Amino acid sequence: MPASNSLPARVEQVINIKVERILHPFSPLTVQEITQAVGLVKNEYPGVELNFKCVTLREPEKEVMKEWLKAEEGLKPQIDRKAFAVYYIARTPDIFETVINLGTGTFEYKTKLEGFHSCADGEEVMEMERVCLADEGVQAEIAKLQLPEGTVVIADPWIYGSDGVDDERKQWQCYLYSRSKDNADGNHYANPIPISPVVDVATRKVVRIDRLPTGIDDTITDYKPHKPILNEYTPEHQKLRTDLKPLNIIQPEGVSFKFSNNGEELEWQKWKFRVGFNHREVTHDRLMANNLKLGCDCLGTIAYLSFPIADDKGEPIVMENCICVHEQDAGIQFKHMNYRTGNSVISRMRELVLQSIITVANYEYIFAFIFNTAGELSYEVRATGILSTAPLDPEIKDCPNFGTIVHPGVLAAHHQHIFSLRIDPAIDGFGNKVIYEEAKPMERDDPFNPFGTGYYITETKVESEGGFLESPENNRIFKIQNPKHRNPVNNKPVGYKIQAPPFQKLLASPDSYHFKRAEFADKAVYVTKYKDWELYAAGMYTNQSRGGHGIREWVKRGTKFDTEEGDDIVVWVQFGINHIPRIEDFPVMPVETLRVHLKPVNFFDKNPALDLPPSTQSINKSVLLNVDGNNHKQGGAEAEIGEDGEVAAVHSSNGSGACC
Ligand SMILES: [Cu+2]
Repeated sequence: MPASNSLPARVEQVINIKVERILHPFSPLTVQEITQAVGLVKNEYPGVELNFKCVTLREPEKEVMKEWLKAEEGLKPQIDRKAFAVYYIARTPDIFETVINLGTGTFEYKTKLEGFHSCADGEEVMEMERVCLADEGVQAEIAKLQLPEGTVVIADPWIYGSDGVDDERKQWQCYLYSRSKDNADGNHYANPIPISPVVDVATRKVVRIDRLPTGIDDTITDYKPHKPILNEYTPEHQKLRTDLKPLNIIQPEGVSFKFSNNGEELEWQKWKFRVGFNHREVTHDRLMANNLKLGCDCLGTIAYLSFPIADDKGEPIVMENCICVHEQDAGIQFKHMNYRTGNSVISRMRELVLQSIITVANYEYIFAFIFNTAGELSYEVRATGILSTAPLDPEIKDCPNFGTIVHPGVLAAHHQHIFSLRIDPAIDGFGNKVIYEEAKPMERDDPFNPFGTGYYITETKVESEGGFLESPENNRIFKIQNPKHRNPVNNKPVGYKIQAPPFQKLLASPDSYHFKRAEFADKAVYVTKYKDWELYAAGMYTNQSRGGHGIREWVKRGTKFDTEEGDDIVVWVQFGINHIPRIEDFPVMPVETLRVHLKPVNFFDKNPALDLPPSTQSINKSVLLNVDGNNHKQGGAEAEIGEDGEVAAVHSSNGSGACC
């Protein structure tokens, strides 16, 4: 039965909490476990309302996990399940972090945090919008704009964080926009308003109303009556093209992937892995994981996964269809035509995609783990959605050097999107190292370089924790290797290389809070010694901290690595785009795609895709469309060797058809 017709078993069991099941130590918390953890926390605060920010699995220590993995089935040691929770005393700035042992029902620790705020949740965002727009001062400012009757004003709250300027308290900055009352899906980003109220989360009060400059400098000018000009992205507002024919992806025998172990484990084309999901995919800042739908977000035969998380009251809710799993054709995997015979060998690449989509107010990020038939693993980020916009005086016709005019009176500021990918490798087993390889020209006077075309490779070991830049002029390639396991054919250590798009580091000044918090954003690659629960490059609280809790801080330890035996290393790969908006990015942005590839290097003993069945009509069902169907061959000459190794004959043949 195609996977899309039956949810993996685990999902049904999550919804039906009565079903007993054996959990893997990495299984996300179940509905029951979330309820138990929240109950234990609430017992500590009788009569006090709590606001939960996350209740998630506390993964076991790595050493414990290694023992568990080594042990035979049936002899595996018991590992207590644990929950990590962050919560506030409701409507106060008092934030706590705790780890609860669900096996013993006891707290491993419970700490009141200082100098941190927590991520937002949907409830908090909506409350900030309400507080902002209900404020009399904000309403008085809006009235000065003399917006036409029937206009609706909308507030987009942006998490503000502790920036060290008198704001120990958690605050939100709201950006205001307008749309017509008649169109709930109207693109309000086409009509930004120069008023920006700041809301205190604990007191639920507007503490300040900023006026935004609308020129090309920081001068604040008088309000002008505001006449919105529409720029919609929804299909009913477009004259849709009519010449696009249907394109159906049909998988007549179903999918090539298989779920096992309650749907948490996936097998596909020699890959086998576990799938998890947690609050970081859902509610960090204003992140909202989308409920994905057939026929919209993916093509072909799709399986959807759903996982439970806790809401702001600590109640378990199931995030329905938050991950979709599907296969896709990815063009040619390999091809060769023997030009002498005209015979071709060709196989098509297949990819397995695990995709989730989050909406961050105006923006969408589409995240995907992509596995392929040649042993490669990629992480893909697609940025789309709507640019965050600011008002600009309509008489300004030329773009300033910090933003792009995307609509009359609308500026989209230049900005950077920087991502950090954490890789905790065990390539051909535990004990890995990182090296980087560079290609350099040979000395011109080297007798081995008579024509001046020679170049050679150098290899530099990463000997201790640190951050590293790219060096495109030397083709610097970072590789993760297992120094104890060598390729039987070429004696090179087995490994995977990291292939990432060119990376421009964060442009914000090192003394800015942007820089201090984005601890990953100044180096293309960081390497740290593994430490339990060092999971997030900018620390657990990201932009809600004052910095100093992420990788830039961790590498100051300078731990030396054992590069002979391999060590327990973690590799952090940074990638991103400097987004200088184009007018074509508005009113909704065509996807900007970034992919980080992990490719085997001397890991297999030949092309691992060689056993892919050739691409034939029985698999891909191509249909001929008005083309010349001749095979082309070029012909050529060959020398045939005789009995005694002598050249016995030279044959030549003519080609046929035109060569392209
Ligand atoms: Cu952008």
